[in-house]
Amino acid sequence: MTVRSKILKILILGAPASGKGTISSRIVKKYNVEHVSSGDKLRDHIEKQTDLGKEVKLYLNEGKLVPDEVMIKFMTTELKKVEGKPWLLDGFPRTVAQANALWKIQPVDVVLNLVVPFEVIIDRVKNRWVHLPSGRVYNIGFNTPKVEGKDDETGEPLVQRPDDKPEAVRKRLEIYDSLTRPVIDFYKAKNILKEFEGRTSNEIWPKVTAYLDPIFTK
Ligand code: G5P
Ligand code: MG
Repeated sequence: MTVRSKILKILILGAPASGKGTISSRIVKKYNVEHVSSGDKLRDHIEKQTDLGKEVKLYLNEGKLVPDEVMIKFMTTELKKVEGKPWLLDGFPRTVAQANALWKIQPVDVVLNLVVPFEVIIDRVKNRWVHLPSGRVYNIGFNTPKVEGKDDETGEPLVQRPDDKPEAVRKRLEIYDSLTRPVIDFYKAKNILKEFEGRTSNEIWPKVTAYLDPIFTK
């Protein structure tokens, strides 16, 4: 599908493991937008052992948020790289301070919020495997890799995320409840938030396309 003349800036929100990455990769494919995932980018820095990677590693492993000032600086730079192109932002903002900062540098047009019950999420993370260099994500029984433990496209090894351990998942869900839920209200107040409920990504996806199709063809 071709992008309309206005350069759309979309944001996807949702609890940890609610399917932001899964739905994002489908959006990117269908609507031809750039995917900017804060978590994928941070994990890439950790993997490459950059200064930023060393600085943020412990926060990610323990399921804690990276401090706002670090994130705002990092994501401002990342968004400059996709300036002039339509994009889909995933994982940022996660606090009201980040939402305010983003609104000043790049007001978004559309905000999608995935609403998935916590018990479904806790079950999912146990089966998640990721290909770190690309951010491609698998789930045994949902999108199982063709060869066990290997990325479909490169054949490289898949790993489990350290923050998918039960205690880190609990921490991430707690932080989501206290710090990230207010971000939903921030966008509700601006009248640009649309919620999508479901227990699976396949149930949510048709609702997302029904919403985005008219926006992209306008
Ligand atoms: P991330 O990387 O942003 P989270 O915790 O927000 O991490 P996560 O875990 O990446 O979100 P997701 O993208 O919402 O989850 O979900 P996903 O990966 O698509 O799906 C989860 C799993 O379920 C996958 O295995 C997928 O295959 C499977 N799945 C999807 N749909 C279905 C389904 O229908 N059925 C089944 N059975 N399975 C399904 O952030 C990580 C860390 O980075 C730092 C923080 O430390 C954070 O904890 N960070 C920030 N810190 C501060 N500020 C920010 N803005 C930060 N951004 C990142
Ligand atoms: Mg993700």
